[in-house]
Amino acid sequence: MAPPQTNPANEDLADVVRLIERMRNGERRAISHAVTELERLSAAAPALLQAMQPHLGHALVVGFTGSPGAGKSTLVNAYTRYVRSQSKTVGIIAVDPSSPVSGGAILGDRIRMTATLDDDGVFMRSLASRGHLGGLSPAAVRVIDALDAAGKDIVLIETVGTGQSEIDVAEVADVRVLVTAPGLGDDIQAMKAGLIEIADILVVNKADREGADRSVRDLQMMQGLAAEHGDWVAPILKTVGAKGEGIAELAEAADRHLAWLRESGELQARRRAHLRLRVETILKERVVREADQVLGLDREVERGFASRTDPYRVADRLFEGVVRREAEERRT
Ligand SMILES: Nc1nc2c(ncn2[C@@H]2O[C@H](COP(=O)(O)OP(=O)(O)O)[C@@H](O)[C@H]2O)c(=O)[nH]1
Ligand SMILES: [Mg+2]
Repeated sequence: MAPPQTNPANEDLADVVRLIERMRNGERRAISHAVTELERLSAAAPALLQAMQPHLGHALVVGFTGSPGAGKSTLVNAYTRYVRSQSKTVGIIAVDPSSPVSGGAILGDRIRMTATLDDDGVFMRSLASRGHLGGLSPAAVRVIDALDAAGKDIVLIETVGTGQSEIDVAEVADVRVLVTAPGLGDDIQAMKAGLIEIADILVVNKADREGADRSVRDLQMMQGLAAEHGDWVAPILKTVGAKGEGIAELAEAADRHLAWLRESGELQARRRAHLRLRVETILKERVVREADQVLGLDREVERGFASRTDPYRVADRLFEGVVRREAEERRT
């Protein structure tokens, strides 16, 4: 008897469906595997992303941004312990724009995180975002999806504050937490009002240190100057991350913000805007890649440079090449 006909595409799909089942059972190795595939955008990634789609949208995504040393990692750790005590599952993504994954800062975070690493309800991944402008790379966004699809109740993202990364994390997080601490007073002054505007919760960590109330007043003043977004006014909370103080209030504020997002319709609006941004990013990357493959981006630039052609003409030529190739491919 002839072997049954198998469709490789269907087989791939069956594989990813099985993988997602294992992820949703909390199998650490399955989640780790999926995260790696998505991070690298491997050949299996598109099928995985497609199969994950029905499982997305459950996780509450909380982004922590702020200056280095403010206590973001400490807060993420304390927050994780707190929500684990309520039996919620947690995914953590630490994004460092410069260090390779084995670098010092991330290693420090790893050590601080060890308390939660042997808990199957917590999955953590560090990502280096080097090679991508700004804070959150498209890879990081796909990893958020993986943790969401794995059924994590809460996904926490820590990015190192570099202005742009706050804005990038704002695009994906349901709750944007801006962390500062006394002694970083200069940072508060330097922090653009824009950062305060996009924060949903403002945290003054290290409230055990002198100057915390002063930091709170500074934030209140800056908030007064900033434009409001909707009818949500970001609460200003004091925490002592190192001792877990103020974490219950922080979690409660995050839940309140989620409720507000849902009631006001802002949640759908944000998620739609985020989808648009992702599609836009994919489109841009694809056009550039195809232009490079069709005519050779560097070669065309070199030609344009030598012949003093303006950049629009060079781009036109590349884009026309892409369009022509697409048309040819459709014909065959
Ligand atoms: N006194 C005090 N120190 C803290 C507190 N939270 C964090 N730290 C310390 O501040 C330093 C920086 O914290 P970390 O979480 O790595 O900051 P990050 O760079 O924003 O991630 C570490 O040495 C922490 O132990 C706090 O509430 N009070
Ligand atoms: Mg950190």
